[in-house]
Amino acid sequence: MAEYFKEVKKISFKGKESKDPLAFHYYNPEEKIGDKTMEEHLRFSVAYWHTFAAEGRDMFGVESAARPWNSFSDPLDRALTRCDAAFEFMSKLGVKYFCTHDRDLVDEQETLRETNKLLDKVIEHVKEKMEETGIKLLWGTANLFTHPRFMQGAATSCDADIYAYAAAQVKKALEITKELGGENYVFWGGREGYETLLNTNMELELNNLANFLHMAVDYAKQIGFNGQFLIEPKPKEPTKHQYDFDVANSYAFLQKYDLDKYFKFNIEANHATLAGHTFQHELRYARINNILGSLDANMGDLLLGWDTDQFPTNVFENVLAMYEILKNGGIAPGGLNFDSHVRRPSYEDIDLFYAHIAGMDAFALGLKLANKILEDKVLDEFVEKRYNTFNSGVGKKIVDEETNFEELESYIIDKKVSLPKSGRQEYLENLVNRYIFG
Ligand code: XLS
Ligand code: CA
Ligand code: CA
Repeated sequence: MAEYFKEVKKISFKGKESKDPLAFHYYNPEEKIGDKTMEEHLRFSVAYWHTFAAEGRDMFGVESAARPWNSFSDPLDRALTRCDAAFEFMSKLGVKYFCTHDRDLVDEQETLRETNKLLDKVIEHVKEKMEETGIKLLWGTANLFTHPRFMQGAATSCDADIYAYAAAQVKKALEITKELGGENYVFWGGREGYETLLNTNMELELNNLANFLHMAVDYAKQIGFNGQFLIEPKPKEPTKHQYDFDVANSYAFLQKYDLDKYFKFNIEANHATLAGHTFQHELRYARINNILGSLDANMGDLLLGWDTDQFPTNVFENVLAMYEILKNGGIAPGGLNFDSHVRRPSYEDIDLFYAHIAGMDAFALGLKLANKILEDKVLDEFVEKRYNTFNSGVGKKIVDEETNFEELESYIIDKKVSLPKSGRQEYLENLVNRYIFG
């Protein structure tokens, strides 16, 4: 069997003094942080599409990175070599999970039946590799956005045949995810949205989408797939307006259609910023509603208005993300999937290692610092004090729902009201920075 990354041995932890770029400086899988090891906390996953299928194509240019494992013209050969390269890469990197779309594993064939047949062959090979390496499937999903048939949506298409095709594709993707022991299944609404309301029956599309998700829930039950179902919101791109805009909006949709008990959320940093939120905002909103399921760990570029899916190297942001995860009591059965790709000029295969190491180290440091901040209770204590007028007197009555407008009016009407306490934002930002500075 070919070896694709000959110059790379197993990436090991060498500590922050090491100058070796093919080593971890902060990610030490066995190191205990609180009651879990780093590996257990972080549950890193590699994205099959970005790292093994994509080859650096963008809107203006063709593929810039010809991956040797994708070079066979026969679709089965290509799928198998891609799989071999993927498991070699993940083993050497020491990542225990991957995520995949159905169409990352094999390219689409003439008919759905032929594609499914090819998938069955490749799945056998994937299963063998999983057993051999101990690498597991964090989540599976269906690609309902690349083929032109999905140009106007899949479960929100204007065409019933397209809807049926999408349903059949998700049916198969659920079967595969079950077969591979996937721990979650993700619905990212690829083109579930619209370009213009002039041609759109929004009500029908949303009803159809809800029915689609109900059918998926029913089918999962039928085949005994017990993995967690996740919605991945994104406000725009590829469509002008996507229905699953952000966590709050998608949660309202799930509640309206009685779907909320079946779904949690897969939250992507770059999608949060496209929605005008921080990553932490989306994680917080999900956490306090008990719907935080998994993370797509990446970052965007605030100077660009689109989804750049960069490796998450911003430690400040990672500290805040890990703070939410720790407060959530962990992320399992979800994980941290690097839905990130190397920049187009980073076209050599070795760049895939540098990129993942960068993201893993930056998140490992984020974990360590967030844990320290929590242990020291510095933010908790500040927030606790900020709201302390709700601990007694009229504040307590408000919280306990034991008051009303008339009582509040008579309480305040003659009182000289002072300003609320300072928000101290800069003080707090410096406090977090001081943990980073060490
Ligand atoms: C695209 C999405 C996609 C999902 C999986 O922006 O992030 O990659 O994570 O379909
Ligand atoms: Ca994603
Ligand atoms: Ca993305």
